Amino acid sequence: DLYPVRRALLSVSDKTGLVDLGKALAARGVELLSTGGSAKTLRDAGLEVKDVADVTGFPEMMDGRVKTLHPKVHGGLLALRDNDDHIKAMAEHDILGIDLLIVNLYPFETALARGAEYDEMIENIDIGGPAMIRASAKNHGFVTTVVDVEDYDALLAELETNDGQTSYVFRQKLAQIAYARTGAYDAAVSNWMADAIGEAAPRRRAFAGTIKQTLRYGENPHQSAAFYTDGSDRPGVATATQHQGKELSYNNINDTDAAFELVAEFDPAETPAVAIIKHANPCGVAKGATLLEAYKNAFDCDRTSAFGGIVALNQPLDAETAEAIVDIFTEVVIAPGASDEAKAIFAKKKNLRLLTTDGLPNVLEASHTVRQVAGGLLVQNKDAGFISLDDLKVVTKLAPTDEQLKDMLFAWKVAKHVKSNAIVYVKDQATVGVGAGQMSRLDSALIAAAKSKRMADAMGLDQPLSIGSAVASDAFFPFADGLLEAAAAGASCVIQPGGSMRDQEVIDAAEEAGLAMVFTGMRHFRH
Ligand code: 93A
Repeated sequence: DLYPVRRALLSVSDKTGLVDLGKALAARGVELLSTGGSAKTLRDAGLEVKDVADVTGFPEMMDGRVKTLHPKVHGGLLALRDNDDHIKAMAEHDILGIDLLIVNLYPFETALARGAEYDEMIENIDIGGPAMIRASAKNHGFVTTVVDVEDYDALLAELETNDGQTSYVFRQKLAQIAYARTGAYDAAVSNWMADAIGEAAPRRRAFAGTIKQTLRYGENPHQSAAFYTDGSDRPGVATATQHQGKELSYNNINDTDAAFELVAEFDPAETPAVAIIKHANPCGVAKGATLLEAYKNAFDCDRTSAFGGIVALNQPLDAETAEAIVDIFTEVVIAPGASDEAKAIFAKKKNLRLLTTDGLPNVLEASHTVRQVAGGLLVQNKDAGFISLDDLKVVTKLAPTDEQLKDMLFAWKVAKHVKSNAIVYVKDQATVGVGAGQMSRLDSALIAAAKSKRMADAMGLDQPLSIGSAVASDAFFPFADGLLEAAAAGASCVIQPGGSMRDQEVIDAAEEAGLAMVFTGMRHFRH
């Protein structure tokens, strides 16, 4: 299954390592064919190169749109070397076999990241490159395909080991990588177009990413993992700049995403806001007159859990907030920017990771989420559900005050980002108890209240912070019990979707407990 490499076609946008590779191949007696810019680079380095235009008999034309799209090229890549008909066709049409293809594509993803205009993006869609890669990879029984500069060394090592030949296993492995590349490339093109025309339907989207980083391990050390980007330039953990600290882990990335998406719910033009996340759930979220105040209030919700947490800010990190954050062990901080003083303060904590972005994620933007199940992918529109004051329906005789309405809406926004069943107590624009991920709503209410009480004890307060709070439930109360628990914890008003068969029973219970209650008509399950 060894096959000799006698002729190679090199056509690369990224010229890194090209000359060294060309030299090494030439030294093995490999004939080099190449396209315009690549040929020039090789020739300038003193190598003997044949132009593809001389092979095809056609010049490169139409601004390079047509250079390798020709039977002399594709026949040379696709011909089965052990098939008499194919061999006959090669002889008849003067087609020479190409045994090695070195291609890297027009830098579409780089142009995307740069925010290039539509026309420039169009010109960055490579046609001839993917066509050759797909042809050559299909014919991996004979042809070797290299699409990544990082694989040049492995190729040369393979040729060295096998005396100028490559093994079937090696070619097969590279073919698989080649299709991953063309698949991801077309997915990036399609997703860019989908964004350009506002196509949000999940079934119209392509799913493939470009590898950003190989991770040390996955959720646990015995799981291997990698981080892929989908090519979008949205502000978020995938496009953030890391200024310091260890490499992000799988769990860090997941938690940082949860933190940043949550804090982005709060308009930075209105007030500073801070979210502290553990295990993808918030252990404290607050607004404040300053970032520092917001951080302190978020921290006070659950000081115990905040240890080793992920902190997200909706405004650039300033020095005084940085000082407060370094007081306790924190894994990651993400913010839309950071002052030089803040960076200097963080620099003393070597392991603390600081990520900055150009802005906040747009929580209302139509996009999608993907989750894998055995044998398939579950795709849905991202939860961009948004409730404003006008959407609320007061269902109790007691109407909420303006202050209560503000806290209820705050609690509702947080509840959207808490794993179901979610119960969130909020007082004065800060969470004071979060119950997450329980299989019963009643348990979530109990846990949130218990945490609130524990924090009050730890802080030496004479009553739990949940007294007089607003409580949000991400889905309706199926029974009155969860609501009664919230009342027992001291909540004074409730925001929930409504829509239960037993709504009346729940409304009656609220009336009896002296609570004001509003329905949103929308739920925020998050599983
Ligand atoms: O515009 S293309 O899609 N038309 C082609 O026929 C073609 N053949 C190779 N682009 C084409 N290529 C791409 O040109 C390669 O994928 C590579 O990225 C680039 C190398 O061009 P040069 O050698 O002129 O720098």
